[in-house]
Amino acid sequence: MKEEMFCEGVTRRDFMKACVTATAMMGLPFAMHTQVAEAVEKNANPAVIWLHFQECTGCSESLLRSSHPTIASLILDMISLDYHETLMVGAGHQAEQALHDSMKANHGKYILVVEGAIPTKQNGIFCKVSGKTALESLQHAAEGAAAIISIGTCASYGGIQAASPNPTGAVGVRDIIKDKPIINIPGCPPSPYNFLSTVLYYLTFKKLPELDALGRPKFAYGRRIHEHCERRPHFDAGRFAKAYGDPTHAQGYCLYKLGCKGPATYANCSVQRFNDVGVWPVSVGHPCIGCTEPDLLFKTAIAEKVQIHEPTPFDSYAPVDLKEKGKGPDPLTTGFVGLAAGAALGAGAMLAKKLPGDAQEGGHEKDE
Ligand code: FSX
Ligand code: SF4
Ligand code: F3S
Repeated sequence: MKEEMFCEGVTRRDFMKACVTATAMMGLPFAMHTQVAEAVEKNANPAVIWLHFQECTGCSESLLRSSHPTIASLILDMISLDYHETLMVGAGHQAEQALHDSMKANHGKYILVVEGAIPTKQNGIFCKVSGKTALESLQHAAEGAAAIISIGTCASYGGIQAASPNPTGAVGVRDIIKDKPIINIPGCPPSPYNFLSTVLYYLTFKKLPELDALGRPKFAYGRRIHEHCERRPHFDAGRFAKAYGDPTHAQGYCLYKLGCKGPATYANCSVQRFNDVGVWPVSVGHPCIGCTEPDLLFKTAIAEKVQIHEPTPFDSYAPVDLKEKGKGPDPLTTGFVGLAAGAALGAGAMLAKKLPGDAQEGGHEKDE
């Protein structure tokens, strides 16, 4: 391992820990973490050009200002960050020169990271850096890139800039560049681990990981957060928080009725979590707003409920939405199905599991 990797407070132990975490996230066998570490050793310092367009810089901020500096240090030590408007010391012509030099010296080999959406209306005049529109800068930098990483939902799908009525015609990188491998790491902002794992995968295997239809690495965005949410037992049991600050909310009940988009959101937040202290939006009481999903973020209201497409496991509780919708069983009527199935199977014990005081404290009998 190169000694210079272990300056700035990153120990070998930190490095190996990150490799183990990233290897697990990529769905690779545990033993492969040594191969990942070796790949970093051999292939470290690929040139990276990082462009900022329409965004809040939260993607860079979340990477750099995390409570623990290891991930940012690791990423910055693993790559040669030749151009990044927020981080670089140089400015003006000096910065432009660095960009030009790196693009020339590493033509065909550098990784282009794009943060932010690209405005397209009126020839893209709404975002200009150094006299060039975002559209021009992207097209120019993409030409010599080996691969492009769109970091954040803005660069992936347009994000908040593309919210209706999308006055600047903001779009994501994939809407403009069609002839380069592009990987989307959505999230507003995304998990730094998803970015780190993608870079490690690329360094290890010299190719992009398998992507889903929306261009996201399947290892990080292959499952819905609802599948691993700690509030899921409450969802299955029909116990829903009814209002912020309400006892049902304080008791950690499921946030579906407050608009949680977890059942329709593909991401690993409920597993990987954030800030090295194990928190994520739902764990601290806020519904998931679907920030990795182009059709949810800024397209649906926070309180709006998503459609549940799959029935939950059988459960002995009554359906929560049956009366509300005034119609027959829908996917949330699993309590109804479960009750029948439970009775048929003689599963009376399940009924006895009902927590004392549920009806008073927001169990769904009270919900109806
Ligand atoms: Fe977008 Fe990144 Fe949201 Fe902000 O810059 S994904 S607005 S958190 O940070 O691009
Ligand atoms: Fe968790 Fe949201 Fe699913 Fe409820 S709806 S179980 S809070 S992800
Ligand atoms: Fe985003 Fe939902 Fe995760 S809002 S951060 S995908 S919990």
